[in-house]
Order: sequence, then C-alpha cells, then structure tokens
Amino acid sequence: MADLPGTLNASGDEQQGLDLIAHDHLMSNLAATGEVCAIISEEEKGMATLAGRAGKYIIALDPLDGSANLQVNAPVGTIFSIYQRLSPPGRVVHPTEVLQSGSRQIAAGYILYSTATTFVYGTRHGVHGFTYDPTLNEFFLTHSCMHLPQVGKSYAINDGYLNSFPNYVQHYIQLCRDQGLSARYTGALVADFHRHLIEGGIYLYPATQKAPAGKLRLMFESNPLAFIAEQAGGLASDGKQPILQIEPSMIHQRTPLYIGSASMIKKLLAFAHQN
Ligand code: FBP
Repeated sequence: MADLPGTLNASGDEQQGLDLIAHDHLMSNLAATGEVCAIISEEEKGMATLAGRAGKYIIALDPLDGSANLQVNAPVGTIFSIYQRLSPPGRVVHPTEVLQSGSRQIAAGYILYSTATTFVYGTRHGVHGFTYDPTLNEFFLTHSCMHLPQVGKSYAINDGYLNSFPNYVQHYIQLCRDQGLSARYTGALVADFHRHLIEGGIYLYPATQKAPAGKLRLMFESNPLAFIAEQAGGLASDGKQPILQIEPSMIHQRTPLYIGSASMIKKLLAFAHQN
C-alpha cells in the first residue's frame, strides 16, 4: 500500500494525491492482465510481487512524472519499462530480478498528458506514437517509426541551478547560447523529451551539490527514456557511460541524465572528457 499524500515517497519527494491515485490505478490494471509478476514504482518503497506468479514480465513505473506541474496545469506524464523475468514463470520472483540494466528492457514507453494525450512506445523494432481522440475514446497512430533528429534547436535544463552544475555542463550551455539555441524547460522530463524526440534537442540534469548522484531515477525515468532515445537514433548518458549500461544496485537509485540528439550528446561528452 503506497503512502498517503503530503508524505514523502521512497525517493524523499513530496507525494501529490494524484501520484498515488495514478500508482494504484496502474498497479491494479497491470495486475489484472495476469502477464505481470512484479512491479517497482517510484511511489512504492520495495518490489510489489503480484498474486499471479505465472506472469512473465517485470514493470518499472513512474506513475506521474512532473507531478509538481499539476497545480499549475502544466504537462505531466507516465513512464514505464518492461523487462522479462529471470526466473521461470510460477517461481517466486527474487528481489534482484527487478535490478536489471536498461539494456535488458524489451520495451519502454510513456504517456504525455498535455494539449493532447500522446502514447509513445519503443521496442527493438522501432518507436511509434499514438494520439488519443476523446470523441472516439481511441488512440490513433500519428507518429510511426519515430527518429530523434541528430541536432535540435533547443536545450532543456534548470538554468537556476547552472552555477552548481559541473564546469563542462556550464561550458556546453554557453555553447548552446552562442549558437542561438532556445531554452525550453517544462518541469516535466517526459514533456521535454517528447519535444526533442520530434524536433531534436537535449535535456540535461547533472549532479549538483544538492543532488550529488543526480535527481532523476535510473529505473523509472532514465532507463525507459534512454531505451526509446537509442531505438530512435538518439543517445543517453550519465556523463561517463551510456545510461543503458549502468548496473542498478538499488530500486530508487538516481543518476545524472543527458539525453537527446546524438550529435549534441557527443558534443557535451567531448567537453566532459576535456574536463
Ligand atoms: P518527479 O518524477 O518527482 O516529478 O521528478 C522528476 C522531475 O519532475 C522531472 O520530470 C523534471 O524534469 C525535473 O524533476 C524537474 O526538477 P527541478 O524542479 O529540480 O528542475
């Protein structure tokens, strides 16, 4: 049972009431499929094992990304990863089975709740986007075979923290400014990432004094979007290695995140290696 609103989740973030409603809604609907044997969620301390051990899949969930945007009516989203279980169906799922590296994802996706409701998912066969039509209560394929452009016209970073970011990030942001790129930061990673998936760009959330391990969660935010980015021709890194290569040691582990257009990420990493 997840915690009550006004409380902190396992990552120490204030929970909005809707964080928990979204969490409970997704948990019960995923359990009802009978295909899922375990779930880890940003809103739940540990692994939730589901009654039906026959399920073949493990799900990682960020029920409501950007939930601080709710009270200001700005975009939010749901992010998910799908992994195959390591033990045979029918067995009790071992807690280590949920700590698989992002490279072992079989699928990942997100739903963006904004001016439209958009569902994007990626597998090793490509990335596709669907838009919800409320008049027909249907999602329609509107973005097939999505490719993340090699370069973009914007960057997303919390500029207010710039002085606490590593020098190479400050140098890279100065380059973006010198090139006349636009700063676009919504307060919801899923919304910034969606913009970059369509028109190119880069999202940066480095380690800071306040968050020395970074802010974004590896299992719930970074791995799923890194999988989609790479399947769409983009890149995702923690500044030292590809996000998908990170071996997780904790469910609520955080990581610095740089994700988006391949050539912009390569330029940033070139600065990092000079540093
Ligand atoms: P939540 O999943 O708790 O919402 O945290 C993630 C996030 O909200 C991202 O969506 C967003 O890009 C970032 O944190 C905003 O953080 P900050 O307010 O520190 O810039």
